[in-house]
Amino acid sequence: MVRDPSFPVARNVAAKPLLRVLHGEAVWPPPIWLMRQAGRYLPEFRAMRAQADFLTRCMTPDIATELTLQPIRRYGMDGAILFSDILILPWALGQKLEFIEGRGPVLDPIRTRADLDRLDRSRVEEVTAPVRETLRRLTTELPSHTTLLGFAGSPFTVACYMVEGGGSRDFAATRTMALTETALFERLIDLLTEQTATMLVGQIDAGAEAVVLFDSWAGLLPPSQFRRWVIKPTRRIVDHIHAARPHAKIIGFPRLAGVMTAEYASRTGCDALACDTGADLAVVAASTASTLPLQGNLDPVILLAGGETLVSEARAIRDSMRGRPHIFNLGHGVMQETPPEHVAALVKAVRTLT
Ligand code: 1CP
Repeated sequence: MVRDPSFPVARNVAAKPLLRVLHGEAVWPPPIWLMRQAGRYLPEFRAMRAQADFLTRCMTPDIATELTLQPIRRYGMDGAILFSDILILPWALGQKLEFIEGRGPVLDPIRTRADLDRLDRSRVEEVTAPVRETLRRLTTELPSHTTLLGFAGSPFTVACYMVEGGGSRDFAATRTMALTETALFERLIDLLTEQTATMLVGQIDAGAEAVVLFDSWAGLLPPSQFRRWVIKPTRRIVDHIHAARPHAKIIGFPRLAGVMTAEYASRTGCDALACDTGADLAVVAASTASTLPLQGNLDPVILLAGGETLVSEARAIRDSMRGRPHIFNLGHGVMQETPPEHVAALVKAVRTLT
């Protein structure tokens, strides 16, 4: 029998509400964690920023462990997401990457076969070793009820940044490459698919109990392109992880997928579906298998605004999902201007049964 290195960690399911939901149980009240729960809205995060630039923070286990733990200490979240970034993979492949204050990530764009051939898959494992060290440390630092989450960007979303050379509203250069230089784009997607699957198995072996696949820009694609560049590579990653590490769970986040959401859920085989702000959870619940755990989807602006609306909207989402495996979260990341007290109020609202 092949030994599954993730097994000792997976045995802790009973003590971990988030992991129980990922195993199909409708836990009440639902577990909660937030996308971008570690970030600039936290004063203790801002205090660490002076110490090192963003990439150094991701790649230094002492710092990345501390940044992952900050929101756990403050709010007792049910999920701790590794402090890292989806762009660590292109950087590990040798693409030049800088995070510029006020502008976000800037990369040397990949536009030609020569640009693509310069990427070097042989260095990824060694370069990303500190990320796995961070996860190993977190397994001993986290409270016993907290689920440790690894993550990666999905191939399409990571390709968007690699081809465009940074953020964009429409990623037109990337989507043009997919249409006019399809063989080149496919080569890039294949490389990312293979590397993402391997990297996530590495994160699981280092202690991640579940992994999130962030497809932040999936919703830019029309249906035929969505099937080719989102569903197909995601299915390959999910199949690879399920075959290699049957205990690990995968949460897929096809942001802005709209009417393609149900097809994404059924065809990728992911273990849970994260819903964005615009999704109507009742509609998603009705159009997916009743056993599929759903995650989401409070508007980050409602969290920013706070007050009574925050409490009532959070409880409306929570209560509407009662009886279904559900993980409470936002529909996208915590906004920088969010007062930390609002996050405390949200956690309390979700956990208090009236
Ligand atoms: O120092 C800083 O404040 C830099 C801001 C920052 C942070 C805190 C960036 C730059 N990345 C991160 C961490 C991060 N990124 C995490 C771990 C922390 C946590 O969630 O608590 C995760 C899961 C991500 C994932 C990520 N990075 C996504 C997918 C999710 C999403 O938000 O849609 C994406 C698209 C990125 C790219 C990225 N990294 C950073 C920025 C500013 C961006 C977005 C660029 C753009 O606007 O397109």
